[in-house]
Amino acid sequence: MPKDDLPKPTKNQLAWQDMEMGMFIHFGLNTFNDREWGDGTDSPSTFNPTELDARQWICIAKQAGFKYVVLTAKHHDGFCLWPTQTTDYSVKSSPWKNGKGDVVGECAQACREEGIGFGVYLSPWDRHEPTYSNKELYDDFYCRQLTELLTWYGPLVEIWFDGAGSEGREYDWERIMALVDKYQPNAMVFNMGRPTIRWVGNEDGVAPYPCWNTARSAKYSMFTNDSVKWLPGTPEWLPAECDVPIRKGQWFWHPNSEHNLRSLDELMDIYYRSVGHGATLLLNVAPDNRGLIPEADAKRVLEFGNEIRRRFQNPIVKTAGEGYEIHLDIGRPTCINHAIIMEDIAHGERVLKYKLEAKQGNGWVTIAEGSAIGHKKIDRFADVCTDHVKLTILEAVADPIIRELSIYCVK
Ligand code: FUL
Repeated sequence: MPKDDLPKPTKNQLAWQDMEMGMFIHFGLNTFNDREWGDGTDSPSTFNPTELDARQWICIAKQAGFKYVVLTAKHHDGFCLWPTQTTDYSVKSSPWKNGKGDVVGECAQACREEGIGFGVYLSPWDRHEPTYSNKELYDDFYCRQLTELLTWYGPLVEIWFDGAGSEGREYDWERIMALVDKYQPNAMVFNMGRPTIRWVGNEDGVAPYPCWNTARSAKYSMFTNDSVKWLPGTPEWLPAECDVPIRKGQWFWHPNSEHNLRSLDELMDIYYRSVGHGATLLLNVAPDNRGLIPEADAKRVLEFGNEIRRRFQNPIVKTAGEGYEIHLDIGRPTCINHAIIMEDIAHGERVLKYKLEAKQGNGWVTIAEGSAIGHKKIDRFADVCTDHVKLTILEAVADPIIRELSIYCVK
């Protein structure tokens, strides 16, 4: 098969996939009203963080190894975290900084300063805006909001179009996408319109295995089994993003809910089943009503980052290569229990089936088997002592190009 027939990522998709981990930040009126889904009637006067510090959020994200952030500029309640000209239902009408504050701006600036990618979530479903019931008027309104975000806040790495609440509703996606193409052509587009990344289909932060990088459909939201309708021209290469809140079932901060904080073990399991399945992880960490990430959440996120580094920063040995058999000579008998394999996906996803073997005496024992490799596959297996590991590609659509094969001993 001619290699060039394979779907391939764009440069932007490649760069995005290499980031592997993003931090989702849900913050807004809900934070102050103990809600997950505001109905658009909460008063902006309740929005009054006493110590908001976007640099705290971004420094935590950076220290923990997250490479980008997606902030809820507007959630379903319609309240805007930036001083929009499109509605009064925004930070402008809040007591915070006497209505002169801009959360989106502060967050964007902190990301720029720290070298973290910045993205925005702009809910299409808007429970406050009176024109919502009028398709044409609301499309205008939404496009004006999006234009502000696309043009006021520097380069965006991602635009998150959430399907929730919009089941059955049609928006003017051609027009919305024309704005993205015009103002932020490098941004990833999440799941709607003419997306460049897709939703993995659950809010558990996990990808199925295999989770191929090509897809012709994805789920619309948690509230329907329908597939989202994409515009013509949607690429076939459409890597998956796995979103999940660090406090179970809670995207926004709520008082007295620390017991919902996921344990380090749970986070590591999520990591293995998202990044370890070749997808990208978007972990939500919500600032509280002070405007700060709570100490317990911050501690857990940093533990998570440290644990990933502890396990995977220093491979015992690594290699790369082309072809159907890749050898990893360890040099001396060594205990191993993890392997990371990466394809060079710039050339497409080529491997369909592989096995990993360890030399034992004069023979080989299989330590892991799989189908997809894609951007990354992490295999865990029982301790084995060996001086040589072999990766065999059993099936491929074109000659395999392995960007990395590395092994680890995690205790
Ligand atoms: C869902 C929303 O309804 C939740 O509130 C949250 O924003 C999550 C990331 O997406 O569809």
